[in-house]
Amino acid sequence: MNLIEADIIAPDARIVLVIARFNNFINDCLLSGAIDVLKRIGQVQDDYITVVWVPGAYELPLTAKVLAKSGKYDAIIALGTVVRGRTSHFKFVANAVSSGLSRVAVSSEIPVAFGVLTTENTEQAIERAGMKEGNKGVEAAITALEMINILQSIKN
Ligand code: INI
Repeated sequence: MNLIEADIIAPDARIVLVIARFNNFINDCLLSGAIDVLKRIGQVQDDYITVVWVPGAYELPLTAKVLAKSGKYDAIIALGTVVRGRTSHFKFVANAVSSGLSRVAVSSEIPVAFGVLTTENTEQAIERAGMKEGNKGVEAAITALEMINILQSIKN
């Protein structure tokens, strides 16, 4: 049996985090969790980490696509928070973000980690940004590191 598995140390990886300003008090927690993982677990060099701020989660897929096309990065981590409101705006934003980011990953062949919270309310979002339900930014950073290494193993 041939087994391909990867670890989550990637000191030479170049990683870009693209993050929404909308709900930024929550997204800041996702960002610090993600950067902590990249540095302390992934051992990624500080110079190899780039952060790009965009207005809202809806802008994440386009920005991720341009970043992927630049050829400068081994992985993209998308961070944001979409909270259900009283209008259907939530549905459109959430659907566009998740399908858009997935399309970028598949078409560019660069891992795009989905660190976007989609929750019923702000409380749920806070719980998933470093409180009792974990931190979606941490999860996304671990995924990005593993995906960089797994794709490299497959290609080699
Ligand atoms: N952007 C978010 O990041 N989260 C939200 O919850 C949200 N809602 O619900 O409105 C949101 N809207 C803004 C959107 O992402 C775009 O920035 C805006 O529509 C301009 O394109």
